[in-house]
Amino acid sequence: MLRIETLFNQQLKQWIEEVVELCQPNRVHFCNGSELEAASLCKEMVKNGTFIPLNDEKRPNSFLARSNPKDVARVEDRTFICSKTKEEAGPTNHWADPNEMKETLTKLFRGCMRGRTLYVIPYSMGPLGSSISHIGIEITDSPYIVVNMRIMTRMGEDVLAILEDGPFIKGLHSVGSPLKIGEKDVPWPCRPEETRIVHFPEERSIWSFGSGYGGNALLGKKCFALRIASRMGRDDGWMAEHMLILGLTNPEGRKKYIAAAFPSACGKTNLAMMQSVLPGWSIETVGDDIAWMKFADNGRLYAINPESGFFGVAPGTSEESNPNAMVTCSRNSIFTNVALTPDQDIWWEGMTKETPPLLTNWLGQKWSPDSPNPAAHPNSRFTAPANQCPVMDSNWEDPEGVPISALIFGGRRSTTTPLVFEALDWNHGVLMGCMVNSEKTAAATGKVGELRHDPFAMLPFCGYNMGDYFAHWLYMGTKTTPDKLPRIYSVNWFRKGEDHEFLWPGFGQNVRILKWIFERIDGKGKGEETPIGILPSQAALDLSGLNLHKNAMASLLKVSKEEWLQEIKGARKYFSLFGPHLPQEISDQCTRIERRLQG
Ligand code: TSX
Ligand code: MN
Repeated sequence: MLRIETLFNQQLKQWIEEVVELCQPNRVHFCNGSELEAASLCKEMVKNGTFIPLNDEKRPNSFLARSNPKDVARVEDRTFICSKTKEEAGPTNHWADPNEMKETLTKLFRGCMRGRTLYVIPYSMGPLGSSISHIGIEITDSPYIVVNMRIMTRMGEDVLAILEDGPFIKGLHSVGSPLKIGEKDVPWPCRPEETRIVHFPEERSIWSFGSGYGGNALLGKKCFALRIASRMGRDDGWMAEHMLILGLTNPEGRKKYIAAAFPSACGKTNLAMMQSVLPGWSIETVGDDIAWMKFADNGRLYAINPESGFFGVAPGTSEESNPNAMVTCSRNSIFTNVALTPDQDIWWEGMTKETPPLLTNWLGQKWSPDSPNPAAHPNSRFTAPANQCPVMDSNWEDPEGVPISALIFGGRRSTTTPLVFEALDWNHGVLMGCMVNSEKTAAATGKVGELRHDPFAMLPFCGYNMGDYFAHWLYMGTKTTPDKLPRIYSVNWFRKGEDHEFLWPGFGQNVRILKWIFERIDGKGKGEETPIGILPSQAALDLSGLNLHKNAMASLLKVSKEEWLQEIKGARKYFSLFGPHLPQEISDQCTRIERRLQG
């Protein structure tokens, strides 16, 4: 095994020494990323009760973990952007003074790994050696995080070889639960009362304390690939976005790549892996959550998926909604907070029409359908390797990335927003991204149906002032010629009719919308200019074999002057939050739409 004395990267060596001194772990383990290493960690976790091995015949090499019930999701109110000034973090982030926060964290981390093993995880976000990729090192005391990071990132020895003496993003993570001598560990150690997820964008480092769950602890994902990387992108002229990436192939075999941003609970993973209902048209997956995008020398925007796995929401995933995700997590997968069947397989709400008998819920208790609570936690997850997805794109690991022809913004809107429309130009498209909002689905915070603004679906993930981020989007549009910029679209699968039923069947039928977008980019698809953008004429959408209700299409494509004046008014009110950081161009774009609506 690699030892600290033999480390080539002096900065890394020094940092590990500092952390060991501070956290006082019993052992240090350098992760090599091998299968053997993962197997041995899984075995240890089974022994400790962290992992329940699943039925090897039904779900080979897969495990169930049950978290502490107080540690089940990202904690936005305990997530901080510690830039030098509060203004740099902006009005949508929690800010704390970096020096004061370091002091607080240093106290929390002192001795926090006693009795535990410190794992050093070298990982690459993006294909090894790609000029768009970046390397991170996560130090953690959670073996659960090690085996999840092994799925979600390219992790191991090869990364150190590539790193040489180069720069890396520091991520320090602890579950914050030291063990006394002889003390027995619990299955899911954590410190919910003291949890803090802290970003230092200027020094490009992350400190995460107290949580072992998902985006709080898998530091390569939301913390690095979105919050820190968005700041790196602004400084260095690229983009880190909360977007899926898919390839769409037409019957002639020509392929175009599309990236799309949606707030949570809009089915991003389902769209990324969607099965087309139109003969000859197919969809391939590049990524389901994050896109890093850069202009290449040819003037076009290229994207990589910095991840190598899916950390997908389990409930609602089924043979009907996402058959490819079901195959992806059929083996070599980790399930967190789902239900367990008597034959040691997993289940969640929406997986099957019939609920299997004798389930054990995510809390480890006997459960029946009469129970008032779901068997799987609503935020339960599968962690599954991307290369197991049957429809991964042949270019998904291309170090150059894939050329992006269209960007899509979406949200969950029962009114106002048409099924699809196209921006008039880049800046208008940027306004569409700024205006992304979505109706709340879970009653956890606020009223169901209440609108939440979520610009570019980046509200919880932008590592700097969101107003400056809008300006960065406008600036990116000046880096190439207009003909080479991706076209920008808005979609809404969730519009409802007067009967409060969804008007659009969604899922695989969405390919009809993607087909129109493909044809528009090709210069063929017919569109009609409206005050809010270009809508497909009904004849331009391929609705063959689709039995929509009478008038459904007209309702789906309706643009109401009154509703849209209200919509712009709401957007302006929201934008006022950004004060002088709101680019003038964004208010000007609002003015233009208002004039067109009134004109
Ligand atoms: O993921 C979804 N997509 C995208 C699919 C590629 N969902 C699920 C959202 C929660 C994660 C959708 N839900 C979509 C959709 O396009 N559309 C809807 C709304 C809807 C739900 C059920 C039906 C229709 C629409 N059922 C029937 O029409 C029978
Ligand atoms: Mn996401």
